[in-house]
Amino acid sequence: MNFLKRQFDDLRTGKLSFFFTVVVLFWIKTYAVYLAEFNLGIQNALQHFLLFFNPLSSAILFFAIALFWKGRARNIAFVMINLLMSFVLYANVVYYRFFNDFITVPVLLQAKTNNGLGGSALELINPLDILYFLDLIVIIGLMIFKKVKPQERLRFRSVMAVMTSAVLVFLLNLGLAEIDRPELLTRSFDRNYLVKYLGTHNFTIYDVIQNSKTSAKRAMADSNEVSEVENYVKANKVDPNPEYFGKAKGKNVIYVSMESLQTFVIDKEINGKEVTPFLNSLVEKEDAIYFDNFFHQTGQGKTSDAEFIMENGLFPLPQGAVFMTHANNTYQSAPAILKGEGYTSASFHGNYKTFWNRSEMYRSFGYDEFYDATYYDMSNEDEQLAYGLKDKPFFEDSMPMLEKLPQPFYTKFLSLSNHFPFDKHAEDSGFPEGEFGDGVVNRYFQTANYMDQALEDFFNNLKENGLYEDTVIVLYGDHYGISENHNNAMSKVMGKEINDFENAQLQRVPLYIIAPGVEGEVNHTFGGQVDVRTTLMHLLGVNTKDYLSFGQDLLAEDRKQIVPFRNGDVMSNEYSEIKGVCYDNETGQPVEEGSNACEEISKEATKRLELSDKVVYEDLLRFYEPEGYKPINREDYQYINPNPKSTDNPDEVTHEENHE
Ligand code: GP9
Ligand code: MN
Repeated sequence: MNFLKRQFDDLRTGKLSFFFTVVVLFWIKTYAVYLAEFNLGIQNALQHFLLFFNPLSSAILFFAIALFWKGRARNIAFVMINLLMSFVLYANVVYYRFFNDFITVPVLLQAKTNNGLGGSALELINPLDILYFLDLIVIIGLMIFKKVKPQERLRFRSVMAVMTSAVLVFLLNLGLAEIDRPELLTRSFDRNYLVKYLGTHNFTIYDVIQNSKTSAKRAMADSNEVSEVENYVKANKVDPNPEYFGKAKGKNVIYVSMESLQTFVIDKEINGKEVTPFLNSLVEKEDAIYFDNFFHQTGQGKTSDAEFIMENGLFPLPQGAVFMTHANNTYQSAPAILKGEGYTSASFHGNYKTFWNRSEMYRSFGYDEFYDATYYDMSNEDEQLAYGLKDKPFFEDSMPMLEKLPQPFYTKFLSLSNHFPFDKHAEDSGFPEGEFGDGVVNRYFQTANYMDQALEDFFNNLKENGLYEDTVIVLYGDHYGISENHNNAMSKVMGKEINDFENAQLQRVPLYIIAPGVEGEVNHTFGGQVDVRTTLMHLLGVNTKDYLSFGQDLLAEDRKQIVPFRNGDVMSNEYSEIKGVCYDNETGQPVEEGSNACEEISKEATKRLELSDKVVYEDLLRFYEPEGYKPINREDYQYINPNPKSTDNPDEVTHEENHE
């Protein structure tokens, strides 16, 4: 308390008045810069207030450093600190003008190498930008014209009190931000969010902390660490099934991420109408190998986690999105592996490239092209969702771009229509809502039906332009869409109570593999997203024995049917361990007490997750080179659309609260 009292004394005696002038000027200036330069997609009054409020904490904190000095020295310190902070802000402005993104530590570290900005930086600077240094000019002016009273030394404790108040202001800021967006810091969806809620300078602090945590783990690792992983992975490889190996050699690949699609909708009828008639027909007509015991393994990174798992055969992280936190690691991803086989790779998505940090992660994966929302016409309101383009226009507009790709290609389409809160598709789908007393669940059938229609159109187009015959198509549900919050309605949908065991069963997502010359069937093996890469590679005739991945070919005969979930639960063909309880899958009941039925699968799952996390946290693949693999250099990849059809404006793609 003495702390504060002294601080107030200092205030009263005017010792801090110039400090406050400096802080307030910088605060207002920063807010003005936000309004003039950044499109942060402000949705409501609270967000706007936070945008206004967020420069304050870092301004107090940094300018308080000057308070350790007195007199002229303090003034010089104010000028230097202002210069530095204004420079950080202005650098972000210039960077944003080109990249529609904010500067991160890795970007700075790469600044020496070509990051695409190069010579064009000068063109991004405008003489009027001098206004962004106006506060600096004003404080220098005040000093020159002797408007600043001589400043006495402050007690050390008073300075600390000022700094503490900065922390309190920050905590208030964070608290308010968490009301609007829970788990802001751990989930970190998009840099836009962090800047919108916390401001550029707090974002920089956050980014520096994140990066030092990451690099500490990375720095401690050495090349010996990789051998533990290598030994485990190699000892657990199973032979590919000769019946399938190389069956689709040289064919194109199309992945479709079916947003939030869970297996329970397959073959489901609402008012006598099939929800997904097209997907159902793929099974009936034996066009596809359909896996009905296939599970998602995603964590907080949702869609991006699914992408990560499917393309690397690694698990995502227990916390946060690996796309956000480990985008600069070395990976040996599917696009890079297939580059060695002569493939061109591309990802298609009707949302902007900063979302889930894709434009950074894709560089590490070696994606040749990223067709994000700027490649699509985003001007039609009726075709827009909170996250981007509806599926029908998305697939339709993608086709000309797909057709232009050199073959063989490896591509991925990220759909969006069936995304929480599953709205805006009543007319488009013409499908009835469910009647389960829960709007989210009721509408889910509508959006799923619309996606099914979009997929059918997409397949028809592929057949018309002749690509279908030459392409392996993999359709997968990325993660659950209906969370545990809706268990009441889900028990009506499923006709049984949804307890922990049943909830784990609901983590099934559909997987279809359609490969020319491969006969369709329903395959009952228990598997997860981590197994898909190996399965696909084997179909393409690519040997995987040297790659460090935690998946096993879903078509292999003697695979172990163990599916670790990212939350630590584990599923197998016989038993499942859910929240520490071991269940017999057949009865859905816990096994007898004292039974060790789940011991082995649980140990095995933990081992896989631990080793995979080690690979990611310690960036171990940089020490490992699979035989015959040609490493890619992420510096060779950059995703800038020379002729954007739409601007990177998250005002259009509203980043409203769209997760539960
Ligand atoms: C956004 C889209 C949706 O680009 O991938 O992401 P999700 O919320 O499902 O992770
Ligand atoms: Mn998703």
